[in-house]
Amino acid sequence: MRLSEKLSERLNLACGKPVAECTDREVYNGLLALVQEEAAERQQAAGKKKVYYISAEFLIGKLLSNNLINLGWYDEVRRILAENGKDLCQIEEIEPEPSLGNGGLGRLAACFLDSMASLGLPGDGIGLNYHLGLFKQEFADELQKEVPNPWMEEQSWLIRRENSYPVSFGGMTVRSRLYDIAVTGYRGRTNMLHLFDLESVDESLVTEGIQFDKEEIKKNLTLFLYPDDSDEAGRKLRIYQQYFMVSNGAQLILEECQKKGSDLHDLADYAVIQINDTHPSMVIPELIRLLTERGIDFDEAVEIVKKTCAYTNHTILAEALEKWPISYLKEVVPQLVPIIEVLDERVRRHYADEDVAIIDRNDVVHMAHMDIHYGFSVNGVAYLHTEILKNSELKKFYELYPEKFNNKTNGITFRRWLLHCNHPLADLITEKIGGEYKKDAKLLELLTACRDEDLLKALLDIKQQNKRALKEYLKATQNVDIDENSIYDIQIKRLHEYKRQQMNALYVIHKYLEIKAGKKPSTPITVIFGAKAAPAYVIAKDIIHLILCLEKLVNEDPEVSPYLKVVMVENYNVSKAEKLIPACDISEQISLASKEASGTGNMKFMLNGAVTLGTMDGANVEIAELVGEENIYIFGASSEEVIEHYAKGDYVSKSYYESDADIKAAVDFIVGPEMLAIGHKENLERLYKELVNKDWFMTLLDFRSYTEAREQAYKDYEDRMGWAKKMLVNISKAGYFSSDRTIGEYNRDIWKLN
Ligand code: 26V
Repeated sequence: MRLSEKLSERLNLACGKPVAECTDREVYNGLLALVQEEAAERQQAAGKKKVYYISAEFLIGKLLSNNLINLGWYDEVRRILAENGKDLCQIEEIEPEPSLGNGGLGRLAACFLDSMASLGLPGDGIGLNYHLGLFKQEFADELQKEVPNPWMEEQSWLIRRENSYPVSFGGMTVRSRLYDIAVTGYRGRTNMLHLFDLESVDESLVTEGIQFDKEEIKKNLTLFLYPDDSDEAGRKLRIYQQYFMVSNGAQLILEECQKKGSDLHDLADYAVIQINDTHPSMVIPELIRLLTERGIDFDEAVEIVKKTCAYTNHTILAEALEKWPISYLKEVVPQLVPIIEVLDERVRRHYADEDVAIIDRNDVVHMAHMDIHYGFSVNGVAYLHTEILKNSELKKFYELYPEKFNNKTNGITFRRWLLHCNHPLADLITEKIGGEYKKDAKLLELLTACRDEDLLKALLDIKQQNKRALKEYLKATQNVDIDENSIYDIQIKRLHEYKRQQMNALYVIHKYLEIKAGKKPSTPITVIFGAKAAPAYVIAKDIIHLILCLEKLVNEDPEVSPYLKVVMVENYNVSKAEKLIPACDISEQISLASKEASGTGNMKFMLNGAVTLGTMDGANVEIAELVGEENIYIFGASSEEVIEHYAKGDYVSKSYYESDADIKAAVDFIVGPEMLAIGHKENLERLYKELVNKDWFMTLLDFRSYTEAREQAYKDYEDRMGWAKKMLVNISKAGYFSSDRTIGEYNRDIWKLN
């Protein structure tokens, strides 16, 4: 039977009636069942050794289309549905998005799962099954409002398993329940994402917005993905969550390895545990505890763990490096405290320097320090990031263990971020160079050999088509009108001062003032933002307020809006990214140099033919090197300059404010009459003062060079064929940023599976 007939038949069967008679919901459920069945059939036994990627976040996004692509079914299914009067795109809309992550770190974990399965590597994810994902963002009164974001449905990708483990906390023991999500590889194997849950979780604990009773652990343990940890009860709940995750994970790992024949002494031959940032770091003392409980002596248990665990660092921001007061650990996980104390004593015996201790003088436990001493590998996530770790942030550790440090520049899965989100571009590339690039991304470089006019025109056409689609989507979802012939200039990422959405907003003000003064841009500009702010992050919310006020002011001004529009996309998430990225002309990657560990949005934009406007930060450095200076717009202070400013404490934002009339005009505008007529004085004044008096992330320092680079990009955009060449270079050089390459390197240097 041909695939199409087989699929057609099975789809009818799964839906319980002929497809043509089903509702979209019924078709969605039918496809879901079908995919699950096929994924299960494609499961193969793992080899001896398996990687366990432990992460508090897996921002997997919707799964239907990706699974169809990875199984090689997408085109057939789309055709069969069309023959029955159904539209697959419409059916995709039915699926709720599991938002089980905050941003880049969680999305990276999801891309890595896809690549492990696609490369045929036995590698499972271990995490938590949050009932409510990252809050849903709504705008009201030009402010962000947070509302609960449920995603689980009766029929879903979650497969309920029989595995259940006891997990003890100070004063109580709970039993877990395991749910799995199958991870289908592209022409590869099926791996598993293991998500642990507690059956007693009670969603009715949620009160106002996303407030909930933080004390009742049995009822709230896996209720929420953490958007912040601004109060003590919240921080403790986070420790409960982390321990629940790692204890379950460790028990599952030991069980699986023993089943495969491990006597636990040889655990490192069966398992490698990749610790994704410090959220899972307690797996180190927990594994030691479990091994000793199973009869292995303490010293040997430590040695086994040292051979099994590897740590990835995702940030150098001091405030984001986890440190727990030992008093919290004594309350929540008392059984780990004596182990952590011994680990600390052993470090102190060898190294007198207080800065490398695990438990500091104030009785605070530095989770990253434990990972570095007791893991066998420490990696950063982009070349520059790893260099900064080695030469400044973690210098003392690098001196102790140079052999542990390595770089693994991040990547993205091309299945989701090209094949799924940009079908026309994927098809064009296939037409030009064949389809092998889908498995071997470096082959995209072959495109450089086909620089003919037809290809360039086709690239421009596809961009136009995607821009039109985005225009229609924004009209339908947010009722905003944008001009498809304008330049789409996009910044989408979590709201954080270091990412400097405020600098982009200041540019909007600057442009608004220019247009008011009669200086009109020759091509209209649409500035698009998408960002969620942590609920307790006051200044970040003020920046959202500023952008929403600007949106109103600019778009409603008939003198300005033909030339400039501002759109703040509500509830930015993976599904929205999939619509925004293919339509982008200019990708804003404007973090303060040295602060963005890598960035991965930058790679997604590049792959989809956007040109980067960015600082020499994170993976932008590697993008710049690959595409060459004519195909990227770089501006701003270098990481060395920035690090020096911090060391000397000599950056004074007020001097930039006072000496540059454009900067002063833009900053003053925040609290000027036009803005105060729309927004709230309190929010706008706080932001104004922050910029003039503090500006910790040096917005004003880079504003002038940012403006110049942006103007240059807009000017170059006018030469359409010249711009198309830049697009082509960006696409053809994006192969390096495939997460298949990243995972290949993790395997080669760290995991060493088969
Ligand atoms: C967390 C927090 C928590 C509270 C205070 C402020 C703050 C600032 C940053 C973070 C980020 C924690 C780790 C993280 O998500 N890192 C991101 O990891 C991505 C994947 O490696 C990388 O591309 C991003 O550059 C990096 O920010």
